[in-house]
Amino acid sequence: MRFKEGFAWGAATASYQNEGGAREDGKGLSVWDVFTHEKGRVADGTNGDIASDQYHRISEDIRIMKELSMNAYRFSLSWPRILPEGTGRVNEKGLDFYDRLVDELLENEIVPYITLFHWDLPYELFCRGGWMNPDMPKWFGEYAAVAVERLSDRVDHWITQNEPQCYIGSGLAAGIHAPGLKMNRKDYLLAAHHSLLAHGHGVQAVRANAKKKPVTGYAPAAWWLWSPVSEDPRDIEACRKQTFNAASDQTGGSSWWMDPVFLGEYPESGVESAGEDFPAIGQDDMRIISQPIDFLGINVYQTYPGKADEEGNCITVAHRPGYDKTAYPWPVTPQALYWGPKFFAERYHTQIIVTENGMSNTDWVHLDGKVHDPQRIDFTHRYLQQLKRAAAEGIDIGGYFHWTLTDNFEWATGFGNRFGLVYVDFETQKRIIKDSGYWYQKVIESNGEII
Ligand code: GCO
Repeated sequence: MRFKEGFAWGAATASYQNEGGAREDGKGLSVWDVFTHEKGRVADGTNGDIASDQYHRISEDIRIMKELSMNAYRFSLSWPRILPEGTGRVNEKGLDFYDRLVDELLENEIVPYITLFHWDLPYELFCRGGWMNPDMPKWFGEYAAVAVERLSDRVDHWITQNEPQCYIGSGLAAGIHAPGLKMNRKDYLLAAHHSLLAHGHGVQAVRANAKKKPVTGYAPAAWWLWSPVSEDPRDIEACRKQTFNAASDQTGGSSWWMDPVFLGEYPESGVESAGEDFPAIGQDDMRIISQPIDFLGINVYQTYPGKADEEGNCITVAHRPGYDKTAYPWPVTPQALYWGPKFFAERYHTQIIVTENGMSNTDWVHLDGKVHDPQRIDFTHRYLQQLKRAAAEGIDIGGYFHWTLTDNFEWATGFGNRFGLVYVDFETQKRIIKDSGYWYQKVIESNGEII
């Protein structure tokens, strides 16, 4: 069995993690440009000023994608590279960079999938209140309009946001991501609501300015996911319920971020537990947030194993001693790529695209000058087998983007986590395609048949 004709096979990256050029050609600062220069914020004391330098290496990276037979590439735009102050003045050189990137992708028959926002909020907007400011949705819509106006004669796939659970939850509640704040729940739930509204304004801006019929999506994290330890219907139902239970952690949860977009309302369990911290909802808010989009992008790395107790409630099952884990270390749980698509597709009745999946590995250059990464090959093989099971059951899976193309800047852990299909020597920026890259090429060429 193969995946469907036209299946998107590619890799995903993010502007702050890959581009570098942090202060080049008129780019404004993002909250990550500031945060990573604050002592103690990044584990290895590094930053994304250069990252994997894609700003200067578009042709080289696209040559690699072409060699690996990728037919799609998911990347994000740096908002402050386009609008240095976040609103108003447009930086033409910033748009020129994305023009070149898109043109070269298309010349190589690689379809661009653009993420409008992957966490690098313009610092100027942060100084104006950031996600707490009720004008953020409007500002996001204006930014989206500038990007779509310039690129949509060639780009038709638009993803509004990547993982609000991170830029709100980790950035404004836990304080471990930029801008490094620890707000109280009332404040960060208001910020979260503005973020959802911004998604809606972004979809409106794409629709209003697209020069080609747009395909719109949204890519929240899918880590709030329980997978049954057996195929017993009671275990399955308990895990499904827990996956959509927002009672214990609104901003980390799946349903808090997906129900408003696909069902037009916040999950009851979350609203109840939020109590007085639940934000005031404007009359038109849920209509704006829940405009129809074409796919749900899910970033899936792992899942919690679960089973039903006597009352049918989900209990999380501990991983076995010495369980398989990546270098992050995250548990290796391939079943996430079956149960995640299954549960999300059944609840939201929309196409699923795996917008991220991959693993951190202790990759290095071997004596033969190559980078042998059998763990990543086996990891990806297992996860794709599970995805294939979901597709075989009729779940509409539109594509798979491996996280990530080249080793890059992994947020608060710096360069310590190598996720790439391509190794990067960060002192020389030399690229070496890892064994997993060549393996992935064969998977793509068979459209998944060899999985
Ligand atoms: C995320 C982000 C990526 C990460 C990747 C590895 O999912 O957290 O979208 O930017 O780098 O997932 O953590």
